[in-house]
Amino acid sequence: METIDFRSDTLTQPNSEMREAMANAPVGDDVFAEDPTINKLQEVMADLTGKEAALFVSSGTQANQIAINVHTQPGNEVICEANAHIYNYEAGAPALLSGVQLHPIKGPYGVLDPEDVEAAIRPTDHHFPQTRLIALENTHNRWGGTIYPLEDIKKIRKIARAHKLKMHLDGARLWNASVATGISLEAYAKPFDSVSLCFSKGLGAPVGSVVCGSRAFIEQAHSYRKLYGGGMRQAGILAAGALYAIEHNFKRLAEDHRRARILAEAINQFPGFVVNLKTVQTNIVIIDTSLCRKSAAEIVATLDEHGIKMMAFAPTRIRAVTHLHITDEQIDTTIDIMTKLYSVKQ
Ligand code: TLP
Repeated sequence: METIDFRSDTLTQPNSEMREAMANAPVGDDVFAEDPTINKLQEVMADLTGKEAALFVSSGTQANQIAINVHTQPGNEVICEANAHIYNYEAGAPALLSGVQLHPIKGPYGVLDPEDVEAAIRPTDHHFPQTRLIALENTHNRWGGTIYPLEDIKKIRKIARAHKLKMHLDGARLWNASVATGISLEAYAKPFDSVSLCFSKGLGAPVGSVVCGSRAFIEQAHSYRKLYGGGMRQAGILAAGALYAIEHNFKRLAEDHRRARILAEAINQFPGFVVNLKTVQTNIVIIDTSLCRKSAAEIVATLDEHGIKMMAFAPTRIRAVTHLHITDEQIDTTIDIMTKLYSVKQ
């Protein structure tokens, strides 16, 4: 039986050309900044995001946590959206690694109301933690791959500037936002002091992320990468996969978005299955199963028996992500199987 795996866009396997590019990459000791392939990738990324410099790191989590540490002092507060990855899925790292607390604010579709942001900034008073950083996410994973509108980002930038706060963007899937809207990575990154992007999600590289910012920011980021055990020596082998991914797999993300839409619209027809189609803006489909008699975990287990893998994201929420390995035929097969299983009320 064929397996169709929608659990994440992190699951992709490098193809033979990517493996060949990796095998042939010139390498050096990157802790000494002497790996030519990593240096090239960092230049490409600084250029693409319009920042002075970039640093290759092992993961999106490491990129975000390095940025938080550079921008803050222990005891500071970081404003983020309540469903943000840094708040929900980074193992409490901001508290442990940077000694900061997060101040989560609810924002529909992952988009914060500028007034709520302003209200959350702490007054200068010795009782309060000092607000230091605003961290946004684009696209927003837990909200279903939603795109953060640039105009809203600019409004928050204004507030940040007025209060002398730094801005960080978790742009693990900024590639998707850029392809979906036609807005460049650079334009999206401009309002931020730092931005992280992942190569190992929709782009399909096996390992690696990057954090971009000013030269001074990256100098400090370099120290934290070492401190976190992230100095990887001849990691140009990995950077070569990332360079291949940017060249070959960036623009094709539109196909993933198209397939996610088809899947979402079909699933939304099944009784008890609700997909808020407004959230299906890129490659993530969140299925609300609260009207089904079965839990998300039970539905995921049944789908698994039929060769379809999805993720129970919450007791009544399932996530399906389209990516490099999901074909039009697989979307059709998935819809056929789900139609047989779920076109009558559960
Ligand atoms: N997201 C993973 C899981 O952790 C949920 C996934 O399968 O989607 N920022 C965002 C917005 C992310 O979605 C992720 C990974 C990260 C950061 C962390 O990246 P890694 O896994 O490389 O540390």
